[in-house]
Amino acid sequence: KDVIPPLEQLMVEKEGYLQKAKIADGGKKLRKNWSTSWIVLSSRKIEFYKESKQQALSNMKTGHKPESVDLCGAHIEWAKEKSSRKNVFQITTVSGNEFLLQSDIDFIILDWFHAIKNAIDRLPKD
Ligand code: I3P
Repeated sequence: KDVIPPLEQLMVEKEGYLQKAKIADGGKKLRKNWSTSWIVLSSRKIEFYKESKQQALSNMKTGHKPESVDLCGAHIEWAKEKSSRKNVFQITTVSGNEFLLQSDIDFIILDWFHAIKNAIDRLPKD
């Protein structure tokens, strides 16, 4: 049966394209592999879509799921030392997943950093 999610979970706070590299999964280091991702921030989570927004929307109808990141208890920090690229920050989840996000455009990455930090700060830590 269908479960109706609480309204706040449906509320998209920000969405757009960034460069993304997942560098750890459950605490286990992964080989860094940057790719463009369509990123959707809502109050409790971030979803990473491998495809364009257009492609992602049509995939949803077929039950295709994005990678979902729980922001409860997550950490966000600038990560200058983790990349040769400029404007890189890292999100670390309670489950030990680590993501780098990057944009060459200063205001875009700053907007994302603050939006995600605000979302994390509003959530309970556990
Ligand atoms: C990696 C690739 C990444 C680079 C990373 C390299 O090589 O060039 O773009 O990260 O550097 O190891 P490969 O494709 O062979 O895995 P940055 O672009 O973020 O610098 P790193 O090992 O210093 O993280």
